[in-house]
Amino acid sequence: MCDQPYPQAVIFDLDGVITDTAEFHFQAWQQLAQKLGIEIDRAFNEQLKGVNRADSLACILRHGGQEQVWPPEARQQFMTEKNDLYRQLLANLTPADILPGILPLLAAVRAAGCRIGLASVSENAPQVLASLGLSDRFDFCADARALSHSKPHPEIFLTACQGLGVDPRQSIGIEDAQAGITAINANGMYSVGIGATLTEADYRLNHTGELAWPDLLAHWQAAQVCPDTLITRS
Ligand code: B16
Ligand code: MG
Repeated sequence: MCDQPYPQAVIFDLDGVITDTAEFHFQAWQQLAQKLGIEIDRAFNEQLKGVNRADSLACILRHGGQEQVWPPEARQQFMTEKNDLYRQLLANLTPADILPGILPLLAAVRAAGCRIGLASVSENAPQVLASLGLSDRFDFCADARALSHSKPHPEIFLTACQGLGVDPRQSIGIEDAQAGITAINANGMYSVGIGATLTEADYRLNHTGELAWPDLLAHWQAAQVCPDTLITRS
């Protein structure tokens, strides 16, 4: 029997995991879409979670049959309008908006000696973390502006692992978006999904209030292969 290992890092998504800004993104996109005569609802919005601004707009225009209608300058203007609406909604964000279970989890991960990272494709992530009073709780935050690909591409979680100096196969990623689960799994990380409809997460919970470090650690450890015996823990 080998010693129970610990993960090297836990890497968090932001929107929908640390705080419910996913709802603000939806409201801002819905307002813009309405202006263009396109109806979107919360079910449609699931596709936009974890998807960057330009790809989200493309998805909405495709949904409304307007994919070929707007030139790049108009698209840029739409993205600016959406971001202005989103930032207005962000103005009232405070530490009270941190989702249940997140502060105790951050404290427990830190106490366990694991590194803490952020993998958000939002260019507003630094402002959101500052408004929540969490900027100094992360050892490394991937820079959304420096990415070539949005989730479900693995790039952002790999970038976070590299920035933290950890092995993805020894790290946990926590996500509320199906695209994010795909990105985590593609790196060989252990995926934790927050949400009833997510598939293919190694460990899935309905909401962040169910996140508890002892449970998470036990599930992660159970999924590890003991190197000296090559027996999967149960
Ligand atoms: P911004 P995450 C993502 O953040 C959101 O889920 C997605 O809905 C949004 O379009 C994207 O950030 C870009 O955000 O417009 O602020 O740059 O879930 O990766 O934390
Ligand atoms: Mg998210």
